[in-house]
Amino acid sequence: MDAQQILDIAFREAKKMSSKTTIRKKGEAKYIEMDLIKLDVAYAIAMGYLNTYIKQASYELTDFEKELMDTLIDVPKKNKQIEKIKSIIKILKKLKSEHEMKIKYADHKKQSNEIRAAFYGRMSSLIKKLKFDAIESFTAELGTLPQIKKMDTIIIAGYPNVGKSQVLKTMSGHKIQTAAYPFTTKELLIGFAKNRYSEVQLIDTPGILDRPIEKRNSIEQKALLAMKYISKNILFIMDPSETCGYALKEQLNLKKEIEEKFKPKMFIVATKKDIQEVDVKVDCYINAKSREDVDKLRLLIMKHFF
Ligand SMILES: Nc1nc2c(ncn2[C@@H]2O[C@H](COP(=O)(O)OP(=O)(O)O)[C@@H](O)[C@H]2O)c(=O)[nH]1
Ligand SMILES: [Mg+2]
Repeated sequence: MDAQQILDIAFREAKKMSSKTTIRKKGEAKYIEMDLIKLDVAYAIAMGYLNTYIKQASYELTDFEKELMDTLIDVPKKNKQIEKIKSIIKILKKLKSEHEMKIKYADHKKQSNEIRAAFYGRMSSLIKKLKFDAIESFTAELGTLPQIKKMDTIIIAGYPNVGKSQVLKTMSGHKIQTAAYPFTTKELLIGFAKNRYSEVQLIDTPGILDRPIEKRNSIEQKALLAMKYISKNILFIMDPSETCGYALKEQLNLKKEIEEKFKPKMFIVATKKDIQEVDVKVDCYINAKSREDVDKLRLLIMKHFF
């Protein structure tokens, strides 16, 4: 929508409404009454649009969503557009009651018509000062943000092919949801691990926390680091057998980088124990394909994090 479209609708509906309404008055009084209806309807319709923009743009974001939104749209511009709408609403309110009063005291239809037209003119020039593009982008992007539940959460990190998805699948019994993540072509995978008393959300982050963060551009880094607002609990997975295609040293560097950037509470798991068990210091060493091993891991991480 732009200002002109809002005005077109407002004036069109005002005209329609004034001719549809049955007015008992006769002669000049009838036309004066019609001008009152026009003023009222045009104002109400314009206000309806303006208030909808304010309502949409005032949607309260979580810290995580705020961080992502900052990378997606020009947030200060959106806020300025909202402030401007609010200030113009105030002026419009005052103008409306002034002009309404003047029409009520008009002696003949020519006079009421002029007052109504003057109001239309003022309303047009005020509304034409408004822009809604940043608000509209905000609303559009809001729908694309990943839907993450506010509950105990663990984020899974580690190089590709180390077994992140395998752990998630085995631990959450294959019921996985997906959510798009800005600046990555991949999706977040969300699973839930239950024990007798509680449930935790597990988020696998392909394309996100699976490569050095430093090498990415600054907007992408910001989007990746936003993950820390979801949770500080990181399950770092590594594959010491190196069948994933990444040297153990590289994997340990990624772990170090995540530790520095996230200051997380971390739990370190090594996978592919069945392929090759390497002498490396970790919190738990498993075969991610073994139900038994993953059950053991689940108990350990529940105790470690919560
Ligand atoms: N033998 C064995 N294969 C594993 C283990 N963990 C993962 N894999 C296999 O390694 C490959 C990559 O695992 P995946 O979970 O997709 O890695 P991701 O990229 O970190 O999500 C898949 O073929 C898995 O089946 C493990 O502990 N043992
Ligand atoms: Mg995966």
